[in-house]
Amino acid sequence: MVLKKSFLWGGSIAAHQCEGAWDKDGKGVGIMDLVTQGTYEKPREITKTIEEGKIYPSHEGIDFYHNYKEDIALFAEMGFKALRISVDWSRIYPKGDEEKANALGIQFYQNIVDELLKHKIEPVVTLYHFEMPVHLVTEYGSWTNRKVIDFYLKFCKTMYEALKGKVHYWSTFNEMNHIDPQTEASDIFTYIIAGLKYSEMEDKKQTLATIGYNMTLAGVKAVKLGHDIDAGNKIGCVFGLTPVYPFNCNPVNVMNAFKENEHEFYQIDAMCNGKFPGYKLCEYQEQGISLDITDEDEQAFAEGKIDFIGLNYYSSSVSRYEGSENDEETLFGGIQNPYLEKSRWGWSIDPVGLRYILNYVYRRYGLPVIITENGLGAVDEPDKNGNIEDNYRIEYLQKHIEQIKKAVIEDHVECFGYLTWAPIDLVSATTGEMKKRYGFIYVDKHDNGKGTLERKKKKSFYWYKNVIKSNGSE
Ligand code: BGP
Repeated sequence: MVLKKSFLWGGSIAAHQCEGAWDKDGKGVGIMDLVTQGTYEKPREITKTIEEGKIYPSHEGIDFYHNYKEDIALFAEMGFKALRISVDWSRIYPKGDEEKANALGIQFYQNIVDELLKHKIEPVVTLYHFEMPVHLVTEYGSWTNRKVIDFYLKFCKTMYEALKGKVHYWSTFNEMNHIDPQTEASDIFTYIIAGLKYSEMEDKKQTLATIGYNMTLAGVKAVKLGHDIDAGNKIGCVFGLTPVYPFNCNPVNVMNAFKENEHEFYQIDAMCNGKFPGYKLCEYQEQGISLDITDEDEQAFAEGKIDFIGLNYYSSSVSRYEGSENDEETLFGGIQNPYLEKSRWGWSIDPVGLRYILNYVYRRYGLPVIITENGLGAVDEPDKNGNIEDNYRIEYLQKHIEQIKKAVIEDHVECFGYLTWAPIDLVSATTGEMKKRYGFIYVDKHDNGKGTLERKKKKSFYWYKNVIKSNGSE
Protein backbone atom coordinates (compact mmCIF):
# COMPACT_ATOMS: atom_id res chain seq x y z
CA MET A 1 0.00 0.00 0.00
CA VAL A 2 1.19 3.48 -0.81
CA LEU A 3 -0.04 7.03 -0.36
CA LYS A 4 -2.58 8.24 -2.89
CA LYS A 5 -1.15 9.90 -5.98
CA SER A 6 -3.04 13.06 -5.11
CA PHE A 7 -1.24 13.39 -1.75
CA LEU A 8 -0.28 17.05 -1.36
CA TRP A 9 3.42 17.24 -0.63
CA GLY A 10 4.74 20.70 -0.03
CA GLY A 11 5.47 23.37 2.51
CA SER A 12 4.00 26.14 4.55
CA ILE A 13 5.01 29.76 5.14
CA ALA A 14 3.38 32.80 6.75
CA ALA A 15 3.32 36.37 5.47
CA HIS A 16 4.81 38.21 8.46
CA GLN A 17 7.66 35.70 8.77
CA CYS A 18 8.88 35.94 5.20
CA GLU A 19 7.46 38.80 3.16
CA GLY A 20 9.23 41.82 4.65
CA ALA A 21 8.24 45.00 2.76
CA TRP A 22 6.31 45.85 5.90
CA ASP A 23 5.58 49.43 4.81
CA LYS A 24 5.46 48.99 1.04
CA ASP A 25 2.61 49.50 -1.39
CA GLY A 26 0.14 50.76 1.17
CA LYS A 27 0.57 48.06 3.84
CA GLY A 28 -0.55 49.13 7.31
CA VAL A 29 1.16 48.25 10.57
CA GLY A 30 0.37 44.70 11.66
CA ILE A 31 0.74 43.41 15.22
CA MET A 32 3.86 41.41 14.34
CA ASP A 33 5.52 44.56 13.00
CA LEU A 34 5.80 45.77 16.60
CA VAL A 35 7.63 42.71 17.91
CA THR A 36 11.38 42.97 18.24
CA GLN A 37 13.84 40.19 17.90
CA GLY A 38 14.36 38.04 20.98
CA THR A 39 15.33 34.61 22.11
CA TYR A 40 13.71 31.73 23.91
CA GLU A 41 15.59 32.62 27.08
CA LYS A 42 14.73 36.28 26.87
CA PRO A 43 11.10 36.84 25.87
CA ARG A 44 10.57 39.02 22.84
CA GLU A 45 9.83 42.64 23.49
CA ILE A 46 6.65 44.10 22.13
CA THR A 47 6.91 47.84 21.52
CA LYS A 48 4.06 50.24 21.06
CA THR A 49 5.73 52.19 18.29
CA ILE A 50 8.62 51.47 15.95
CA GLU A 51 11.83 52.61 17.66
CA GLU A 52 15.07 53.49 15.90
CA GLY A 53 17.93 51.06 16.27
CA LYS A 54 15.85 48.04 17.25
CA ILE A 55 15.51 45.01 15.03
CA TYR A 56 11.97 44.18 13.98
CA PRO A 57 12.33 40.88 12.11
CA SER A 58 9.11 41.20 10.14
CA HIS A 59 10.22 44.45 8.53
CA GLU A 60 12.56 42.77 6.09
CA GLY A 61 11.72 39.10 6.71
CA ILE A 62 13.50 37.25 3.91
CA ASP A 63 12.03 39.70 1.42
CA PHE A 64 9.72 37.11 -0.11
CA TYR A 65 7.75 40.16 -1.28
CA HIS A 66 10.35 40.82 -3.94
CA ASN A 67 11.73 37.27 -4.31
CA TYR A 68 8.55 35.25 -4.52
CA LYS A 69 9.08 34.20 -8.12
CA GLU A 70 12.56 32.89 -7.45
CA ASP A 71 11.41 31.13 -4.26
CA ILE A 72 8.37 29.53 -5.87
CA ALA A 73 10.60 28.30 -8.71
CA LEU A 74 12.76 26.56 -6.10
CA PHE A 75 9.68 24.96 -4.51
CA ALA A 76 8.61 23.82 -7.98
CA GLU A 77 12.06 22.35 -8.53
CA MET A 78 11.50 20.20 -5.44
CA GLY A 79 8.25 19.06 -7.02
CA PHE A 80 5.85 20.77 -4.59
CA LYS A 81 2.21 19.89 -5.10
CA ALA A 82 1.01 22.53 -2.62
CA LEU A 83 2.20 25.64 -0.82
CA ARG A 84 0.46 27.12 2.18
CA ILE A 85 0.71 30.90 2.37
CA SER A 86 -1.06 33.47 4.49
CA VAL A 87 -2.59 36.76 3.51
CA ASP A 88 -1.47 39.66 5.66
CA TRP A 89 -4.69 41.43 6.64
CA SER A 90 -2.79 44.72 7.08
CA ARG A 91 -1.74 44.60 3.43
CA ILE A 92 -5.37 44.38 2.30
CA TYR A 93 -7.04 46.68 4.84
CA PRO A 94 -4.13 48.66 6.31
CA LYS A 95 -6.09 49.74 9.39
CA GLY A 96 -8.69 47.01 9.26
CA ASP A 97 -11.77 49.25 9.26
CA GLU A 98 -11.52 51.03 5.89
CA GLU A 99 -14.28 51.06 3.32
CA LYS A 100 -12.02 50.21 0.41
CA ALA A 101 -9.37 47.51 0.16
CA ASN A 102 -5.81 48.29 -0.90
CA ALA A 103 -5.62 47.22 -4.56
CA LEU A 104 -1.84 46.79 -4.46
CA GLY A 105 -2.12 44.37 -1.56
CA ILE A 106 -4.70 42.27 -3.39
CA GLN A 107 -2.58 42.33 -6.52
CA PHE A 108 0.40 40.93 -4.62
CA TYR A 109 -1.51 37.83 -3.51
CA GLN A 110 -3.06 37.40 -6.95
CA ASN A 111 0.46 37.43 -8.37
CA ILE A 112 1.64 34.80 -5.90
CA VAL A 113 -1.32 32.55 -6.64
CA ASP A 114 -0.83 32.93 -10.40
CA GLU A 115 2.83 32.08 -9.99
CA LEU A 116 1.94 28.95 -8.00
CA LEU A 117 -0.62 27.85 -10.55
CA LYS A 118 1.89 28.40 -13.33
CA HIS A 119 4.03 25.76 -11.60
CA LYS A 120 0.97 23.54 -10.92
CA ILE A 121 1.30 24.11 -7.18
CA GLU A 122 -2.00 24.12 -5.28
CA PRO A 123 -2.30 27.24 -3.09
CA VAL A 124 -3.55 26.66 0.46
CA VAL A 125 -4.41 30.04 1.90
CA THR A 126 -4.61 30.98 5.57
CA LEU A 127 -6.62 34.11 6.19
CA TYR A 128 -5.25 34.91 9.64
CA HIS A 129 -1.79 33.85 10.67
CA PHE A 130 -1.06 36.35 13.48
CA GLU A 131 -1.45 39.25 11.06
CA MET A 132 -3.92 41.76 12.44
CA PRO A 133 -3.82 45.50 11.73
CA VAL A 134 -2.63 47.20 14.94
CA HIS A 135 -5.37 49.80 14.60
CA LEU A 136 -7.99 47.14 15.37
CA VAL A 137 -6.24 46.44 18.66
CA THR A 138 -5.74 50.03 19.75
CA GLU A 139 -9.10 51.38 18.60
CA TYR A 140 -11.39 48.41 19.07
CA GLY A 141 -9.74 46.13 21.63
CA SER A 142 -8.99 43.34 19.14
CA TRP A 143 -11.12 40.19 19.30
CA THR A 144 -12.77 41.25 22.55
CA ASN A 145 -14.95 43.43 20.34
CA ARG A 146 -17.57 41.90 18.08
CA LYS A 147 -17.10 44.64 15.51
CA VAL A 148 -13.75 43.02 14.70
CA ILE A 149 -15.63 39.92 13.52
CA ASP A 150 -17.33 42.04 10.87
CA PHE A 151 -14.05 43.61 9.77
CA TYR A 152 -12.50 40.15 9.52
CA LEU A 153 -15.42 38.87 7.44
CA LYS A 154 -15.12 41.82 5.11
CA PHE A 155 -11.43 41.01 4.67
CA CYS A 156 -12.26 37.33 4.04
CA LYS A 157 -14.89 38.30 1.45
CA THR A 158 -12.36 40.49 -0.37
CA MET A 159 -9.90 37.62 -0.56
CA TYR A 160 -12.44 34.90 -1.45
CA GLU A 161 -13.60 37.08 -4.34
CA ALA A 162 -10.12 38.17 -5.43
CA LEU A 163 -8.86 34.57 -5.64
CA LYS A 164 -12.13 32.92 -6.68
CA GLY A 165 -11.72 29.88 -8.89
CA LYS A 166 -7.96 29.82 -8.30
CA VAL A 167 -7.76 28.96 -4.62
CA HIS A 168 -9.73 25.93 -3.44
CA TYR A 169 -8.24 25.31 0.01
CA TRP A 170 -8.63 27.97 2.68
CA SER A 171 -7.96 28.12 6.37
CA THR A 172 -9.81 30.70 8.43
CA PHE A 173 -7.25 30.90 11.25
CA ASN A 174 -3.87 29.58 12.29
CA GLU A 175 -3.52 28.19 15.80
CA MET A 176 -6.11 30.24 17.62
CA ASN A 177 -6.43 27.25 19.95
CA HIS A 178 -3.51 28.15 22.21
CA ILE A 179 -5.54 30.30 24.50
CA ASP A 180 -8.03 28.97 26.98
CA PRO A 181 -9.22 30.84 30.08
CA GLN A 182 -8.57 27.73 32.19
CA THR A 183 -4.80 27.98 31.78
CA GLU A 184 -2.11 30.58 32.27
CA ALA A 185 -1.05 32.12 28.98
CA SER A 186 2.20 33.76 27.95
CA ASP A 187 2.39 37.31 26.64
CA ILE A 188 3.83 36.22 23.34
CA PHE A 189 1.05 33.68 22.68
CA THR A 190 -1.80 36.06 23.47
CA TYR A 191 0.01 38.76 21.53
CA ILE A 192 0.60 36.80 18.36
CA ILE A 193 -2.96 35.49 18.39
CA ALA A 194 -4.78 38.68 19.36
CA GLY A 195 -2.31 41.55 19.72
CA LEU A 196 -2.88 41.76 23.48
CA LYS A 197 -0.46 40.97 26.30
CA TYR A 198 -1.67 38.48 28.89
CA SER A 199 0.08 40.32 31.73
CA GLU A 200 -1.80 43.51 30.92
CA MET A 201 -5.28 41.97 30.71
CA GLU A 202 -7.47 43.17 33.55
CA ASP A 203 -9.93 40.33 33.80
CA LYS A 204 -7.79 37.58 32.31
CA LYS A 205 -10.29 34.72 32.24
CA GLN A 206 -13.12 36.82 30.89
CA THR A 207 -10.87 38.37 28.24
CA LEU A 208 -9.47 35.04 27.03
CA ALA A 209 -12.92 33.46 26.93
CA THR A 210 -14.30 36.37 24.90
CA ILE A 211 -11.37 36.30 22.46
CA GLY A 212 -11.66 32.51 22.10
CA TYR A 213 -15.40 32.71 21.50
CA ASN A 214 -15.32 35.63 19.08
CA MET A 215 -12.54 34.11 17.00
CA THR A 216 -14.38 30.80 16.83
CA LEU A 217 -17.56 32.57 15.79
CA ALA A 218 -15.64 34.57 13.18
CA GLY A 219 -14.20 31.28 11.91
CA VAL A 220 -17.54 29.56 11.39
CA LYS A 221 -19.03 32.66 9.79
CA ALA A 222 -16.08 32.79 7.41
CA VAL A 223 -16.72 29.17 6.42
CA LYS A 224 -20.32 29.92 5.44
CA LEU A 225 -19.26 33.06 3.61
CA GLY A 226 -16.61 31.16 1.65
CA HIS A 227 -19.07 28.43 0.70
CA ASP A 228 -21.64 31.02 -0.41
CA ILE A 229 -19.10 32.76 -2.62
CA ASP A 230 -17.88 29.53 -4.21
CA ALA A 231 -19.45 26.19 -3.43
CA GLY A 232 -16.23 24.57 -4.60
CA ASN A 233 -14.23 26.09 -1.73
CA LYS A 234 -12.89 23.72 0.90
CA ILE A 235 -12.57 25.69 4.07
CA GLY A 236 -10.80 24.42 7.14
CA CYS A 237 -9.02 25.77 10.16
CA VAL A 238 -5.45 25.14 11.28
CA PHE A 239 -4.82 24.04 14.85
CA GLY A 240 -1.53 23.60 16.67
CA LEU A 241 -1.82 20.37 18.61
CA THR A 242 0.62 19.04 21.17
CA PRO A 243 -0.61 15.77 22.70
CA VAL A 244 -0.22 15.78 26.47
CA TYR A 245 0.79 12.37 27.83
CA PRO A 246 0.06 11.26 31.38
CA PHE A 247 3.09 11.17 33.67
CA ASN A 248 2.29 7.55 34.56
CA CYS A 249 -0.70 5.22 34.86
CA ASN A 250 -1.86 6.65 38.17
CA PRO A 251 -5.48 7.42 37.25
CA VAL A 252 -5.15 10.88 38.80
CA ASN A 253 -2.32 11.68 36.41
CA VAL A 254 -4.18 10.16 33.47
CA MET A 255 -7.16 12.36 34.27
CA ASN A 256 -4.94 15.45 34.57
CA ALA A 257 -3.38 14.74 31.19
CA PHE A 258 -6.82 14.30 29.65
CA LYS A 259 -7.94 17.65 31.01
CA GLU A 260 -4.80 19.44 29.85
CA ASN A 261 -5.26 18.01 26.40
CA GLU A 262 -8.80 19.26 26.25
CA HIS A 263 -7.75 22.90 26.54
CA GLU A 264 -6.75 22.78 22.90
CA PHE A 265 -9.99 21.27 21.66
CA TYR A 266 -13.05 23.32 22.58
CA GLN A 267 -12.78 25.47 19.45
CA ILE A 268 -12.29 22.44 17.22
CA ASP A 269 -15.39 20.89 18.80
CA ALA A 270 -17.32 24.08 18.01
CA MET A 271 -16.14 24.21 14.41
CA CYS A 272 -16.73 20.54 13.66
CA ASN A 273 -19.86 19.80 15.65
CA GLY A 274 -21.99 22.78 14.67
CA LYS A 275 -22.35 24.27 18.15
CA PHE A 276 -20.25 25.87 20.83
CA PRO A 277 -19.62 23.06 23.34
CA GLY A 278 -21.96 22.90 26.31
CA TYR A 279 -19.22 21.68 28.68
CA LYS A 280 -17.34 24.93 28.03
CA LEU A 281 -20.39 27.08 28.68
CA CYS A 282 -20.97 25.26 31.99
CA GLU A 283 -17.36 25.91 33.02
CA TYR A 284 -17.74 29.57 32.16
CA GLN A 285 -20.97 29.88 34.09
CA GLU A 286 -19.39 28.35 37.19
CA GLN A 287 -16.55 30.83 36.99
CA GLY A 288 -18.66 33.91 36.42
CA ILE A 289 -17.51 34.31 32.82
CA SER A 290 -20.27 35.65 30.65
CA LEU A 291 -20.54 35.46 26.89
CA ASP A 292 -23.03 37.36 24.86
CA ILE A 293 -24.44 34.50 22.76
CA THR A 294 -27.29 35.27 20.38
CA ASP A 295 -29.67 33.01 18.43
CA GLU A 296 -27.93 34.22 15.32
CA ASP A 297 -24.62 32.91 16.70
CA GLU A 298 -26.14 29.48 17.22
CA GLN A 299 -27.27 29.45 13.63
CA ALA A 300 -23.78 30.51 12.51
CA PHE A 301 -22.22 27.56 14.35
CA ALA A 302 -24.74 25.19 12.76
CA GLU A 303 -24.08 26.53 9.27
CA GLY A 304 -20.32 26.99 9.42
CA LYS A 305 -18.82 23.54 9.95
CA ILE A 306 -15.31 23.24 8.58
CA ASP A 307 -14.48 20.90 5.70
CA PHE A 308 -11.06 19.76 6.88
CA ILE A 309 -8.65 20.05 9.78
CA GLY A 310 -5.22 21.60 9.36
CA LEU A 311 -2.79 20.13 11.85
CA ASN A 312 0.40 21.84 12.99
CA TYR A 313 2.50 19.31 14.85
CA TYR A 314 5.94 19.75 16.34
CA SER A 315 6.05 18.09 19.71
CA SER A 316 4.30 16.27 22.51
CA SER A 317 4.39 17.11 26.16
CA VAL A 318 3.92 15.41 29.54
CA SER A 319 1.31 16.48 32.04
CA ARG A 320 2.43 17.88 35.38
CA TYR A 321 2.01 15.73 38.48
CA GLU A 322 2.20 16.39 42.19
CA GLY A 323 5.77 17.29 43.04
CA SER A 324 6.68 18.17 39.45
CA GLU A 325 7.35 21.86 40.21
CA ASN A 326 11.08 21.49 39.75
CA ASP A 327 10.92 19.54 36.50
CA GLU A 328 12.03 21.24 33.32
CA GLU A 329 9.08 22.94 31.74
CA THR A 330 8.31 23.06 28.01
CA LEU A 331 7.02 25.93 25.93
CA PHE A 332 3.83 23.90 25.62
CA GLY A 333 3.05 24.00 29.33
CA GLY A 334 3.93 20.47 30.47
CA ILE A 335 7.24 18.91 31.46
CA GLN A 336 9.98 17.27 29.42
CA ASN A 337 9.51 13.64 28.42
CA PRO A 338 12.54 11.59 29.59
CA TYR A 339 12.06 9.12 26.71
CA LEU A 340 12.48 11.73 24.01
CA GLU A 341 15.27 13.88 22.66
CA LYS A 342 14.61 17.55 22.31
CA SER A 343 15.57 20.28 19.87
CA ARG A 344 17.92 23.09 20.85
CA TRP A 345 14.82 25.10 21.72
CA GLY A 346 13.55 22.42 24.07
CA TRP A 347 10.83 20.96 21.83
CA SER A 348 10.56 17.19 22.35
CA ILE A 349 11.02 15.23 19.15
CA ASP A 350 8.23 12.69 18.96
CA PRO A 351 7.35 11.23 15.54
CA VAL A 352 4.98 8.66 17.07
CA GLY A 353 3.08 11.55 18.62
CA LEU A 354 2.18 12.62 15.09
CA ARG A 355 0.61 9.24 14.32
CA TYR A 356 -1.19 9.41 17.66
CA ILE A 357 -2.66 12.89 17.09
CA LEU A 358 -3.58 12.12 13.48
CA ASN A 359 -5.57 9.14 14.68
CA TYR A 360 -7.06 11.12 17.52
CA VAL A 361 -8.40 14.02 15.48
CA TYR A 362 -9.56 11.85 12.62
CA ARG A 363 -11.49 9.51 14.88
CA ARG A 364 -12.89 12.33 17.01
CA TYR A 365 -14.18 14.37 14.06
CA GLY A 366 -14.18 12.12 11.00
CA LEU A 367 -12.89 14.95 8.82
CA PRO A 368 -9.98 14.81 6.39
CA VAL A 369 -6.76 16.12 7.88
CA ILE A 370 -3.85 17.90 6.24
CA ILE A 371 -0.59 18.39 8.09
CA THR A 372 -0.09 22.10 7.66
CA GLU A 373 3.15 22.39 9.67
CA ASN A 374 5.88 20.06 10.89
CA GLY A 375 9.60 20.62 10.98
CA LEU A 376 12.78 21.04 12.97
CA GLY A 377 14.12 24.41 14.04
CA ALA A 378 17.93 24.11 14.09
CA VAL A 379 21.08 26.15 13.76
CA ASP A 380 22.50 25.47 10.30
CA GLU A 381 26.17 26.21 9.84
CA PRO A 382 27.57 26.11 6.30
CA ASP A 383 30.71 23.90 6.14
CA LYS A 384 34.02 25.10 4.71
CA ASN A 385 32.73 24.68 1.18
CA GLY A 386 29.62 26.63 2.01
CA ASN A 387 27.36 23.55 1.96
CA ILE A 388 24.72 22.81 4.57
CA GLU A 389 24.59 19.13 5.44
CA ASP A 390 21.43 19.17 7.53
CA ASN A 391 21.21 15.44 8.19
CA TYR A 392 19.43 16.11 11.51
CA ARG A 393 16.56 17.75 9.61
CA ILE A 394 16.35 14.89 7.12
CA GLU A 395 16.26 12.40 9.99
CA TYR A 396 13.55 14.36 11.80
CA LEU A 397 11.32 14.66 8.74
CA GLN A 398 11.94 11.10 7.61
CA LYS A 399 10.78 9.73 10.96
CA HIS A 400 7.66 11.87 10.90
CA ILE A 401 6.81 10.85 7.33
CA GLU A 402 7.19 7.22 8.40
CA GLN A 403 4.52 7.76 11.05
CA ILE A 404 2.20 9.55 8.63
CA LYS A 405 2.39 6.56 6.33
CA LYS A 406 1.51 4.26 9.20
CA ALA A 407 -1.43 6.49 10.13
CA VAL A 408 -2.72 6.55 6.57
CA ILE A 409 -1.94 3.02 5.44
CA GLU A 410 -2.30 0.99 8.63
CA ASP A 411 -4.75 3.11 10.65
CA HIS A 412 -6.83 4.40 7.71
CA VAL A 413 -6.62 8.04 8.67
CA GLU A 414 -7.71 10.29 5.83
CA CYS A 415 -4.67 12.53 5.70
CA PHE A 416 -4.39 14.24 2.34
CA GLY A 417 -1.16 16.20 2.56
CA TYR A 418 2.05 17.06 4.29
CA LEU A 419 3.26 20.66 4.28
CA THR A 420 6.54 21.13 6.10
CA TRP A 421 7.33 24.18 8.16
CA ALA A 422 9.03 25.88 6.53
CA PRO A 423 10.53 25.01 3.16
CA ILE A 424 12.72 28.12 3.25
CA ASP A 425 14.44 29.75 6.24
CA LEU A 426 12.35 32.53 7.71
CA VAL A 427 11.83 34.41 10.96
CA SER A 428 10.80 32.30 13.95
CA ALA A 429 7.35 33.23 15.27
CA THR A 430 7.96 32.68 18.97
CA THR A 431 11.56 33.89 19.24
CA GLY A 432 11.96 36.25 16.29
CA GLU A 433 15.30 34.65 15.47
CA MET A 434 16.75 33.87 12.06
CA LYS A 435 19.13 31.34 13.52
CA LYS A 436 16.20 29.02 14.28
CA ARG A 437 16.08 27.68 10.75
CA TYR A 438 13.61 25.20 9.28
CA GLY A 439 14.19 25.41 5.54
CA PHE A 440 15.37 23.21 2.72
CA ILE A 441 16.64 26.51 1.34
CA TYR A 442 19.15 28.55 3.32
CA VAL A 443 18.72 32.31 3.35
CA ASP A 444 21.71 34.51 4.08
CA LYS A 445 20.06 36.65 6.76
CA HIS A 446 21.18 36.92 10.36
CA ASP A 447 20.03 38.01 13.76
CA ASN A 448 21.95 41.28 13.59
CA GLY A 449 19.68 42.15 10.69
CA LYS A 450 22.48 41.70 8.15
CA GLY A 451 22.84 39.33 5.19
CA THR A 452 22.74 39.29 1.42
CA LEU A 453 19.41 37.39 1.34
CA GLU A 454 21.00 34.99 -1.10
CA ARG A 455 19.25 31.59 -1.31
CA LYS A 456 21.19 28.32 -1.19
CA LYS A 457 19.95 24.72 -1.40
CA LYS A 458 20.70 22.57 1.66
CA LYS A 459 21.22 18.82 1.51
CA SER A 460 17.59 18.37 2.62
CA PHE A 461 16.46 20.14 -0.57
CA TYR A 462 17.60 17.21 -2.70
CA TRP A 463 16.30 14.69 -0.18
CA TYR A 464 12.79 16.21 -0.09
CA LYS A 465 12.73 16.35 -3.86
CA ASN A 466 13.21 12.57 -3.88
CA VAL A 467 10.59 12.08 -1.20
CA ILE A 468 8.04 13.88 -3.37
CA LYS A 469 9.14 12.15 -6.55
CA SER A 470 8.77 8.73 -4.94
CA ASN A 471 5.52 9.75 -3.20
CA GLY A 472 7.06 9.19 0.19
CA SER A 473 8.74 5.87 -0.43
CA GLU A 474 12.27 7.27 -0.70
C1 BGP B 1 3.70 27.61 14.66
C2 BGP B 1 3.36 28.82 13.85
C3 BGP B 1 4.34 29.15 12.78
C4 BGP B 1 5.76 28.78 13.06
C5 BGP B 1 5.95 27.54 13.90
C6 BGP B 1 7.33 27.31 14.45
O1 BGP B 1 3.09 27.69 15.88
O2 BGP B 1 2.12 28.63 13.23
O3 BGP B 1 4.12 30.47 12.39
O4 BGP B 1 6.57 29.81 13.34
O5 BGP B 1 5.06 27.47 14.96
O6 BGP B 1 7.55 28.11 15.57
P1 BGP B 1 8.83 29.00 15.72
O7 BGP B 1 8.90 29.84 14.51
O8 BGP B 1 8.64 29.80 16.93
O9 BGP B 1 9.94 28.05 15.85
